[in-house]
Amino acid sequence: MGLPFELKMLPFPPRDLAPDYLAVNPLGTIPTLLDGSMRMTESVAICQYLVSRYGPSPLGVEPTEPDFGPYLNWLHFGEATLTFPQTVVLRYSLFAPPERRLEDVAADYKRWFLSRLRGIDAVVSKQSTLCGGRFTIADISVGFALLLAQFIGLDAKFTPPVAAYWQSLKGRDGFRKAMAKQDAAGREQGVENRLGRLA
Ligand SMILES: N[C@@H](CCC(=O)N[C@@H](CS)C(=O)NCC(=O)O)C(=O)O
Repeated sequence: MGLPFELKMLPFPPRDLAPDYLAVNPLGTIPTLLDGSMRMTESVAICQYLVSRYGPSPLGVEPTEPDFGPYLNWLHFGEATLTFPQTVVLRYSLFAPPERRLEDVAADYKRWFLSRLRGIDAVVSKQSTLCGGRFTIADISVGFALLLAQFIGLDAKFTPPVAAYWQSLKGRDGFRKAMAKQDAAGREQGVENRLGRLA
């Protein structure tokens, strides 16, 4: 949307490595958006907030447009349906200390995530974006889940339509600029940007 912003990077997980952050977000999760005295900690709600508060923007789909329903559906599908099983995989195959890792659980949730991608496959087999005939914050929401899947190494299992969709999202100017901004902020602030580097 071209809005000015300041990006503060945090070591991950902040609850262990940046305890002061708990005063900003008691859950210790990222992201947090601060806009004046307003604070939000749900990434998809943050996207909706920016589009509604500082729009109109083609990144949002208006209630009067025919794709308003699918737009809300895919917008929430990213975080509610796709990201959740991946957090279980991360916890039980990567972040837990070796003695608490549960490879069977991680394998189950990997399969669960991949089967949930069928919903995306059905749409992107027919069109280049999820809804509205254009790139929207629904693609950003689902795109983040695909970025996380790449981080975990699940992208090798994407079907050809999902792989092509993910390639097209990664090739966008906006994505490249956001990743470059994240990398630069990480370097300036001395915080490693693991997710961005893998993109
Ligand atoms: N539903 C939240 C999830 C936030 C979340 O769980 N973030 C993860 C990273 S993707 C996190 O910060 N985990 C660190 C922790 O749980 O300590 C959102 O969409 O922003």
